[in-house]
Amino acid sequence: MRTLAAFTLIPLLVACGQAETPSPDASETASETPVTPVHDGPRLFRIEANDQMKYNLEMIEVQAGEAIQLTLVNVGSMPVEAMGHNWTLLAKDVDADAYAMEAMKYKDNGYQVPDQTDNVLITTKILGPGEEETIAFTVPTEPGPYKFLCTFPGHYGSMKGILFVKS
Ligand SMILES: [Cu+2]
Repeated sequence: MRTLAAFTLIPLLVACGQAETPSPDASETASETPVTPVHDGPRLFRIEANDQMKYNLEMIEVQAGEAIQLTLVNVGSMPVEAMGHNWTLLAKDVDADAYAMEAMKYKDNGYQVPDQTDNVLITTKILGPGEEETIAFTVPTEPGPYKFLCTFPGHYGSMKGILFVKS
């Protein structure tokens, strides 16, 4: 009895599936084709910085040695003098508090410490409202957490996060 029931069920399901497929499938295929990303290029990230002194992403997981293209967008509306933002990725184990404290002294250098360039892996410039900048870099090969922050004076407390490199 059980075998018989299973046999009758299978043709039913197939028939059902076939009957339903034609129209939805056709439209899905049409809309999917153009947006299917087939590329071996860098992985893309978009980070927003806002007038509330926050990034929308505070944890980014990446693969060691991976190629990354990261776009920072200042989605705020306050003037750059009052609410500029950057995205600064520090080298491994750099003291982010100490770097932020020092960096705020260097307005003319985009709030980056001139004699500590070894402590910074990559950074955007300070962006004003509506501005964006895309930077490309290769993820370090040494796994673990790397800190990122905004070095605009007073922002480090709430604008920071971790780029976590997986081996
Ligand atoms: Cu900021």
